Amino acid sequence: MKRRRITVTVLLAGLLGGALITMAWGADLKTVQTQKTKDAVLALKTESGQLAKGKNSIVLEFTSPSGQPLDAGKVALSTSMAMPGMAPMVEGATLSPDKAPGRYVGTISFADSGTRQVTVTWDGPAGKGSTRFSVPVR
Ligand SMILES: [Cu+2]
Repeated sequence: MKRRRITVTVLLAGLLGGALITMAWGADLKTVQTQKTKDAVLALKTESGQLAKGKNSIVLEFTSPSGQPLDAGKVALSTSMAMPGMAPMVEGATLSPDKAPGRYVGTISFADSGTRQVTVTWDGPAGKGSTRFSVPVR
């Protein structure tokens, strides 16, 4: 009986884990910010459409100006926040390519709320680029 209970527990944990992963990435993501450059359109997305203090799962999507997914190659995202009387607060994200072309996923943690200056850089087959924009962290 003990073995069966363990089996059921493991099975339930597996199902729950699978459901959570599906919820995290299968759910419709909401756009936090879109940013256009000469060569690319970037869309920063989260499940809530916002960034918040603490850990955030983020998706960054690149499309060409004509709307096709754009392989941006190596992508980095860093943020900076001006803090009165001290050095700017710098927080970055590690982004890795998702299965879908032009889609990058990662996490970023913010120690507090407030507006961040975001810098995204990329280096891929379509060329190098960078852009800056600001977003609120709630
Ligand atoms: Cu700060």
